[in-house]
Amino acid sequence: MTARVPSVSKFMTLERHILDGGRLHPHATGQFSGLLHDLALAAKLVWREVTKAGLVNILGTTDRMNISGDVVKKLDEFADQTIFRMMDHGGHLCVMASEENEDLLHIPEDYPHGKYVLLYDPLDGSGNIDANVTIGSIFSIYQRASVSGKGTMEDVLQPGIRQAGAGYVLFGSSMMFVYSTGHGVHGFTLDPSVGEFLLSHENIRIPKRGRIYSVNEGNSGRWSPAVQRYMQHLKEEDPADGRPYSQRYIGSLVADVHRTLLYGGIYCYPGDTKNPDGKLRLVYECNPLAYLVEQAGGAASDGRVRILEKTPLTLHEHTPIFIGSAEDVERAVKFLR
Ligand code: FBP
Repeated sequence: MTARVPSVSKFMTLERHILDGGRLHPHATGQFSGLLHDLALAAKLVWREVTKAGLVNILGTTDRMNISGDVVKKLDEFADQTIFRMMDHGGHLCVMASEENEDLLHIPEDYPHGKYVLLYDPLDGSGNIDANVTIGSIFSIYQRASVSGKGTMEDVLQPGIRQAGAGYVLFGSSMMFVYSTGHGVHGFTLDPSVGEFLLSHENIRIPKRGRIYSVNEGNSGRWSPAVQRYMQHLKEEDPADGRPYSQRYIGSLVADVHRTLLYGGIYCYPGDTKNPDGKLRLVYECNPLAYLVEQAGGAASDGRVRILEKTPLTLHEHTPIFIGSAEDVERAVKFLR
């Protein structure tokens, strides 16, 4: 299956696209554009280390474990600190939170507080880092809910529907920056020769229905009968209904969702007897990707409710997720209800 991959239609840099986006909001203060600009620069700094991985001592693990019990990889830690240090002094943010840190990440006292909140997964797909498989970073942006000064839990535990923007960075055969601020989903590819992100995927629209499903089948023995019935349904012979589907699973959420956005189909990380709420984090992974996929015309559910309508109760809570083409998610939910 080949996606409709537009070539660089016009030399639109990410910088210019962000500024044009800002002009859509007459009362904009420039904080949002500044925030996105700094995020793009942080991504380039992480990319520089990712491309050197294997040559310098950045592969392998630290002796630290994150709150989800994952051993923190060196590149994870580097990405986490680079994004924090890049974002803490621009005056755009009142607070941050990262998948790699148990608590809120406050803006250092000597820097100004802004009106935005940043949540990020510094390096998604960390299990694939040492195998040189595509990994990425995921980010989610909100306007603050609290009034002023230091940000609070109230600012970070907002339902995904309130996001002001979201995106991901893909560290693959090329580096991409894919984001939305509520005006469609746009993808930019880094041209290393000029160090600029150039618009390569304008206004991405996910196909209404796909022919690919993406799930870790290794967990199938722990799935509920309803999930097993749904996955079996996708594998049954019914050419008139476009089945059986093909199976693809990279094991890096950001890469599996990027493919799903371009080719259509569905990515699933169901709950199971070992992890009733699945493995993926609501605020760092599922909310931003659900925002993007919905902006591209798709859907995202936990099997019962729309991901974006869930109100997070804790920073690191997990949720089952079924995300992708609208008709595919609708069918999955029908099987699960
Ligand atoms: P992190 O790498 O950010 O911890 O994310 C979790 C993740 O690696 C996803 O990228 C991926 O989709 C999933 O876990 C793979 O899990 P599993 O190995 O259980 O299929």
